[in-house]
Amino acid sequence: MINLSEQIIKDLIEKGVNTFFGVQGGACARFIDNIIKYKGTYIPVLNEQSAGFYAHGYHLSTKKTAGIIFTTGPGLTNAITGIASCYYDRIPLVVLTGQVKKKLNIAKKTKTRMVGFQEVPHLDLCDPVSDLTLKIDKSKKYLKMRKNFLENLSKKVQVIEVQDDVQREKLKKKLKKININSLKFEKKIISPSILRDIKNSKNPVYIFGAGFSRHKDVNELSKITNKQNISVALTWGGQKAQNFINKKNYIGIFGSHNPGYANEVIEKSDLIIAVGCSLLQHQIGRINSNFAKKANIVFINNDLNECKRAKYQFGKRLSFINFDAKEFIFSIKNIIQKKINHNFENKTVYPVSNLVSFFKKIPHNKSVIFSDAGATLSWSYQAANLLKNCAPIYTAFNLHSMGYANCASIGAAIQNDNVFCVIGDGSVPMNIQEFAWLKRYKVKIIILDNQGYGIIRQTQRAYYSSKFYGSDFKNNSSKLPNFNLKKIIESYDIKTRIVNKNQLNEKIVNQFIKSKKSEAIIIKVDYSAEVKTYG
Ligand SMILES: Cc1ncc(C[n+]2csc(CCOP(=O)(O)OP(=O)(O)O)c2C)c(N)n1
Ligand SMILES: [Mg+2]
Repeated sequence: MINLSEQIIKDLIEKGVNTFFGVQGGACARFIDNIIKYKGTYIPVLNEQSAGFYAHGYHLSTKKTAGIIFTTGPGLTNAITGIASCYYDRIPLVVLTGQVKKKLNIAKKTKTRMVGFQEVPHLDLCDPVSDLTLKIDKSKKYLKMRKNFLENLSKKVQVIEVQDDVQREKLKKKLKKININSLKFEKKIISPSILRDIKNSKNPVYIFGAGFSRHKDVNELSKITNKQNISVALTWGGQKAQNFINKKNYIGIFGSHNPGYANEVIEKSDLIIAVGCSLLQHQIGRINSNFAKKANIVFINNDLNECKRAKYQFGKRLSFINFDAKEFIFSIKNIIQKKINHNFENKTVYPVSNLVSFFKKIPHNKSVIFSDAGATLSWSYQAANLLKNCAPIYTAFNLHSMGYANCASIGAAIQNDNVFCVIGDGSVPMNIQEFAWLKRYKVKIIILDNQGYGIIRQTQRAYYSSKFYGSDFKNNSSKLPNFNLKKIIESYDIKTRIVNKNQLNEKIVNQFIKSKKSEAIIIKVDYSAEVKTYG
């Protein structure tokens, strides 16, 4: 008879969760042994934080769920940021963590801090950043929730903690395979008054977010909306849909960090139809009433709580429909607006132009780009907004964590040879250790070096009388420590080249993109270059 840890891994691998990221330790070694035994892939990352980022990138690029594995105590505490990055972006994930054995897992009971070695209340820490947490203190408990757990593998962030001695418990009988029921849509209808508003609107704008672009039927949905003559703007999370949307309707990427034509059209619109996006502050700016001032909003989201939250924030002018993107688009399939004419042209501004020179050469239909944080991230989406077709750019959209992109790139590169990573010089040190894996997976890295935290200095210029504390290498009161980026990266045996902004030419770009090996290019950007914003 097999033991519980073996059963859990067997179940996961049978259901297609066959790739795991983690760091070894006494309380999780048994899980890892079983992954190899059942022919799964175990990738030992070098800091637990990055495991969740790897899983995030892996899912965005493959649509598959990954597992991440940690030992008790610091293993799990280090992992929280990565888990949170998945939770906030609705990236499904399985987290497996060990726990000290039952007899020693009693700190809660004794109201003390720690009894077993590295005994930490993992699930309490994970609870706010996951959909489901489960403590397994006897194997029966797993058997009871097994079906529900396996059915949610492609939907939820699930954290399972198994005590060390329970991992070893032998199961009494052979378990049956579980068949996963696929979700059936119930037939829902939209209220006639909302339909009337959509029909009567003079200049409606669709805003498509990740709930549209990551929908498994995005191609089919785009074919419908392409015929409707309704202008389409995308959020950062929706940018991937660029490759499906008809250029006649497309007005670009919108948002407070993406000045351009899309914002202008939205400002004049009388009806915003927001499909699968949040309309949170990082998209619409600080003041809700300033967003699309003249428009009513129809908000479509499959999460009822998101719908209620949006209603609370926008009040009377918003009505919500608790539908999935597909249910909604199919319900308004036959609505067609009058022809629209767009003059979609956004201007290139420095240093966005540096990224445009790369993005326009990156094959858009087979590559993925990961971008990181700060000004570098905004410039990445501004560059995508200047191109008709740009490869999908992904990031830790909602958590916005520095040190994400170089990890997520590797998660994606496991099944894709065309992965590009854009990251700022300030964020590289956050997870520099994972550069060792970049090399192995041939990821190409574009680093924008503006001598520190450019976006923070932009804020300090606006609100802190240009006192650049902790954000550059020269402020006398508090500066970042110096290090040689090129030398560090070269120590991982990655060819690294420094280019000044006026040296960047087509030959360098082509050589970089076509290279069969991992390479890094550090582009020197002006210290005071800012992100142009809107509104
Ligand atoms: C883990 C984490 N810590 C702090 C922040 C706050 N923060 C956002 S961007 C940024 C600076 C990023 O610097 P860099 O990567 O060089 O990008 P730049 O703005 O210079 O382009 C900081 C400190 C964050 N987003 N994530
Ligand atoms: Mg920087």
